Amino acid sequence: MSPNEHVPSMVQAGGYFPEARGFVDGEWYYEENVRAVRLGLRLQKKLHQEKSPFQTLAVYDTTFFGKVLTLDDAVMLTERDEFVYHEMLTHLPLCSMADPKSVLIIGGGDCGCLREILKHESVTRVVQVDIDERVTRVCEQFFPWTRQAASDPRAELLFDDGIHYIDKSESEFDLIIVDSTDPKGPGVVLFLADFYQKVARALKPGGVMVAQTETPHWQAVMMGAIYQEMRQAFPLVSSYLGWIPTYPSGCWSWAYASASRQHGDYLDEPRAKKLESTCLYYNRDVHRGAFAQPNFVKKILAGENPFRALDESHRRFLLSEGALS
Ligand code: AG3
Repeated sequence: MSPNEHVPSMVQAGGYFPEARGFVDGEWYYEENVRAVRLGLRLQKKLHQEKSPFQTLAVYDTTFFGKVLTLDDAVMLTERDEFVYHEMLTHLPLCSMADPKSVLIIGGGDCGCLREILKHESVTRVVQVDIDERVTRVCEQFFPWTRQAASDPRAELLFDDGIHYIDKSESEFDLIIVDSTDPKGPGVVLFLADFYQKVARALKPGGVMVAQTETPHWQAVMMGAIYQEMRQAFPLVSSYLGWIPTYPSGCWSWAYASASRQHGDYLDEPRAKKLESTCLYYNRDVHRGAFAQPNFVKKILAGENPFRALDESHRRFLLSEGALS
């Protein structure tokens, strides 16, 4: 698949690098990023692999990280560190609202976000729309929380294209969570302004969208481009950071976007305090601190590339290798 067909704005920005790829080598699973850096997880064994109509799913048992889910060879979660991603995508926005009731998850088939959202008593309805039912079915088999979360009476699981669903929705949700894979192939639409405009329309007044927005370290231009797309749909867009050892670079970003709400406007202290005892990552200090931006991230968010010279030489190398079209 040529990147030019699928990542128009990011390619125009001149800093697109090839997507993640993964492979098994002996007793190691490697995820390689930007054709230049690899993360290795030592394997116990492969537990499952299948091709769904949408992607390749695999589950590995590792010696240190527990079970690991990969989609199209990119690490989606490990039992050891999935709490970071799922707590930050849910509790942070939910505790920034006084009385959140309805939540929509786009993607999220493993039900990690759903599991965390269900801890909030004010929430009466969670709709999850993942295009690939196989993700949920496979996770039900290997991850203990999936079946439990999916069977909660407040949860509505739909297996459909998130774009189609959101097209029909208007002023319906307090919170919309975009729990997507990387921007590649058909999934790239979840990172474009057109989709974010639909999300904005589906939110109630005062509603919030949060979305995973990749790492600032390996794909600076791509991350900058994602925020540019978002700002076309939301007047207020902030970014927050967290550490996830098994994601590319270990430093991950999420967006907090709204028509009217700044991330710092409100924090429900009593609710957050109560929740903290159930969390391994999220707490009130983390909530406030996560929005602090290192200078290189500020530059990326402003549309600059702090790694321009290095990126250019890497692109030249990839072009000479035929890895970029
Ligand atoms: N979704 C974001 C995964 C991105 C990781 N990218 C990578 N490994 N190249 C995770 C879904 C968990 N619910």
